[in-house]
Order: sequence, then C-alpha cells, then structure tokens
Amino acid sequence: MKLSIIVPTYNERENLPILVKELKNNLDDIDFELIIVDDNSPDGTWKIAEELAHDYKFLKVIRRENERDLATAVLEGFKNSNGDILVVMDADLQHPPEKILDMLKKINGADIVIGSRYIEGGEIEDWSIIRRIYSKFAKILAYIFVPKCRKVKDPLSGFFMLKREVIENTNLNPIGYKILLEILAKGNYRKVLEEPIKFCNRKRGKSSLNIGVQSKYIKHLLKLSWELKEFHRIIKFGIVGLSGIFVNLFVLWFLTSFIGIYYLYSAIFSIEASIISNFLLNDLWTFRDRRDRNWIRRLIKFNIISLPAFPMQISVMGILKEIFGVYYLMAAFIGIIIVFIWNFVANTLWTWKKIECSATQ
Ligand SMILES: Nc1nc2c(ncn2[C@@H]2O[C@H](COP(=O)(O)OP(=O)(O)OP(=O)(O)O)[C@@H](O)[C@H]2O)c(=O)[nH]1
Ligand SMILES: [Mg+2]
Repeated sequence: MKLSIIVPTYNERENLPILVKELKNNLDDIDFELIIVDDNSPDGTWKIAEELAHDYKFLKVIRRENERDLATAVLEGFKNSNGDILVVMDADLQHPPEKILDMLKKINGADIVIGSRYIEGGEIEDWSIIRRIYSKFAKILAYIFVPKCRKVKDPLSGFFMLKREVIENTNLNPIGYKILLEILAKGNYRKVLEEPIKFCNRKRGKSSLNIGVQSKYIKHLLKLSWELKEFHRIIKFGIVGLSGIFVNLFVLWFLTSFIGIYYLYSAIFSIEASIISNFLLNDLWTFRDRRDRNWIRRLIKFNIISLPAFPMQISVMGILKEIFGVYYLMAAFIGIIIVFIWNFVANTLWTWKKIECSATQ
C-alpha cells in the first residue's frame, strides 16, 4: 500500500527542510510520496522544495501561481497523488510526523483517522485562552451547521489520513482552511477513528491565520449547510416558530374571550399550547430524520429550552433600550432573533441530537 502525504505550504522555507528530513527518518520502511502544494510563496518556499526534490526522490512539488487557498491546495495535491492512503498535514511541524505510523495502524479498521487534539491523550502546547475559546466556538459552529461531524472530537484538525475511496466520486468544493470538514460532510465513509496528538507551537515562520481566514470559515460553513440541506432546517424552524405565535394568540383569545378565564391565566395555557404545537411540527417536519425513540424526553427537553425564552427576550430588550438607547421595536426584533438562535442551537444540539453516521472510538 502506498502513502501520499499532501502538505500545503505558504511561506514555510525554514520549516520545509526539517519536515522532509523528519518524514524520511520516520517513514523509512514505507512506500510513500510527499506532495508539496505551494501557492507561489513570496519567501520562495517552492524554490526550496524544488531543490529538495533533487535529493529526495519521494518529493513532488506543485507550484500554483494564481490561487491562494489551503483547502483547494490540498485538493490539488489529492489530484496529483497516486497513493491508496492519503495523509494531510501542515508544514510547520505542529503535526508530529511520527504519529503517521500510529495512524497507519488504525486506518486498517477505519476509513478516516484524525490526528486529534481533543480526545484523551491529545493536547495543545501553548495556546492563549482567546485562541482556545475561538477554536471551541469554531467547533460548535461546525457541529451546528454540519451535524454529520458531531461524533468527531476534532473535526477541524489539519492532520488526518484517509483511504482514497473516501473522496472518490465526491463533489468536494471547499473554501478556506478546513478541508477535513468538507470530507466529513461529503465523503464516502463508515468509520472514523481519532489518534491523540500533541499540537506543538509553531517555532519558525509566520502563521497565516487572520480575519480573512475566519470569514472564509463562516462562508464555508454556510455553503456546506446549504449543500447538505441543513440550512433548510433553520428556515423550517423559523416557519414553525411563526406558526407558534398564531397558536399562542388564538388560544389566548379563545380562553379569555370565549371561556372567560382571566387573561394572565389564559396566557400560561396559550404559551404552553404554542410550545407543544411547535414541538409537534418540528418533530414531524423540521427534525423528522433526527428522532430518537423517546418522544416524551424530546418534549421535555423542548420545554426546558423554551422556558428561558421569555426572560431572555425581556432582558435583551431592556438592556438594548435602557442602556444602549435602541428604539424599542428594534430592541424587540433583536431579542426575537437572539431567542430564535438560542432555540435552534439548543434543540439541534440536544433535543434532536441523534446522528446516525460515522461511528468513532
Ligand atoms: N498552499 C497553501 N498553503 C497554505 C495557505 N495558507 C496556509 N497554508 C499552509 O497550511 C498549513 C497551515 O497553516 P498555518 O498558518 O500553520 O495555520 P495554523 O496551524 O492554523 O496556525 P498557527 O497555529 O498559527 O501556525 C501550513 O503548512 C501553511 O504553510 C495557502 O493559502 N496556500
Ligand atoms: Mg500552523
């Protein structure tokens, strides 16, 4: 079995020679090729790579002159590779090359093996608290927009191995940094395993992370969720929410004007009626494919999530109007949006969390 290691590079002239040497030392007994995909780095990484290729026959260099994107660079590497097993890793030595051997052992029993920072034994050397929070938040966004990746603890890792079949006949079309997310969303696979890694600090060269990368990530997530029809679910959830307002008003009117109950008591029933009707519609329509066996538990969860909606809406409105002087209707509108986000996120991650694919260990 042949291994193709794909390494995207941008301004990594200092790191590349060390990486190539380390790979050679670690993978001496293995049939492998190393494919460097460089986006015409201003520091001349491609030139260093081409020089190295004279000495190391396993090295292949692709220099792209008109593109600048990590994920498509990796796709280019896939296209030009001929191994049965593909590995993707960074050039900056943050991904320990020796781990490739452990991952190789695991790939026998899986389709994808991820070098994971977030399972037991995995660690991140020295990230600031801000970077840690940012990374966790990015992961939660991935779980919301691409539910298929939820069973994986590190779906945003840049270090992973897969069998070539996983990406054959797929329509991979990523933007930005997170090529693994695209593969988890669209690849043909049954089993994913994770191998703990220590994500070291970058010792040489400069990080390419910046605001542009973050906005590309959001674009990528939205695009994936649209393609996977996950975005449609958000729209359905919104339509159901609107229908709940009418149920609420109708029951309130019926109990108060028709039966003659004091309006504040009626409101308790009308709110619960709208919660139940929202639950039923979401269960039968929005999240039909994500139901577990226990509908009572789902109903209870839905109720628990709905409870804070009122105080949340009132406090957001109050803060916006009293402290920031926002016009009260605008404040109410923002409050509704925030409550909507809360409801959708909590329900997709908790009430209807059941995902069937991609077993992991
Ligand atoms: N071909 C190509 N490679 C890129 C591009 N941006 C980054 N890379 C490479 O992709 C890998 C990951 O990029 P990094 O900048 O290290 O990103 P990171 O590891 O999330 O950030 P740090 O922890 O700050 O290093 C490195 O090997 C980079 O050289 C790009 O636009 N094109
Ligand atoms: Mg890096």
